[in-house]
Amino acid sequence: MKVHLFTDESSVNISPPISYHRGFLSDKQQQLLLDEVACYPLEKIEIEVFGKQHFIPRTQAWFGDIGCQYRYSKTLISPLPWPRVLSKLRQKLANDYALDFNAVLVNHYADGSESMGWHSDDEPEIEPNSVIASVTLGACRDFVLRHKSTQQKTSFALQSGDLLIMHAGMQQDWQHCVPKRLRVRQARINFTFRKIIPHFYG
Ligand SMILES: O=C(O)CCC(=O)C(=O)O
Repeated sequence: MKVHLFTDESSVNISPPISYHRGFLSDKQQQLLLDEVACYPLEKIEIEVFGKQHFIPRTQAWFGDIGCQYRYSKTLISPLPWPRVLSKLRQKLANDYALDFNAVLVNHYADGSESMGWHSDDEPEIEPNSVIASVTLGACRDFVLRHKSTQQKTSFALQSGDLLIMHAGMQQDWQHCVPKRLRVRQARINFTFRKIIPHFYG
C-alpha cells in the first residue's frame, strides 16, 4: 500500500517524498524481532547541545556492515554486527522493495515520555539522496514532518509492523520528530535503515 497523507491547513500542500506501508511485518515477524531486541545492547548516550552535555531521551544501538561508522553529536559510533532477525529484515526490504541498506539505527522509546527532537537525517556519512526506511514495533507513536521553508506539518500515526520509506529529497526539504505522548505507556522500537558511505571516517 502506498499512501500520501497531507494534514496541513494551508491552501497549498506540498507532498513529502514518503511512502507508507501499513502492516509490512506479520504478527509473527514482529514477535521474532521483539524477542531479539530484548538482547540488544541499547544505550542512552550523552550528546552536546549548545555546549551542554545531555543524555538522549531514549536508548539506541547501531548495527551495520564493517566500516559503516556514524557520528552522533561528537561521538563516533562503530557498527555492531547484524543480529540474525535484523539481518532478515534487511533482506526483506531488499526482496520486497529493492532497497539496499548497510546500516540501521535502532531507537527504543521506553514510553511516551521518551522522544526524538526535530532533525533531518543529513549526516555527511549518509549516501547523498539515498532512501531511508523506517520500521516500527510496539506502541503507536506520531511521526511528525515539517517542511523546512513553509513550516507545513504532516503527521503519521505509526503502528507496530508499519514501514515508512523516506525518498530522495526528504532530508533536504523536511525535518521529522517523534514528540512526547505522555498517555502512551508501552515501549516503541524503531529501526531506521540507512546507506552509509563505508570508511567515511577512515
Ligand atoms: O523513531 C522514529 O520513528 C524516528 C527515528 C529517527 O528519526 C531517526 O532515527 O533519525
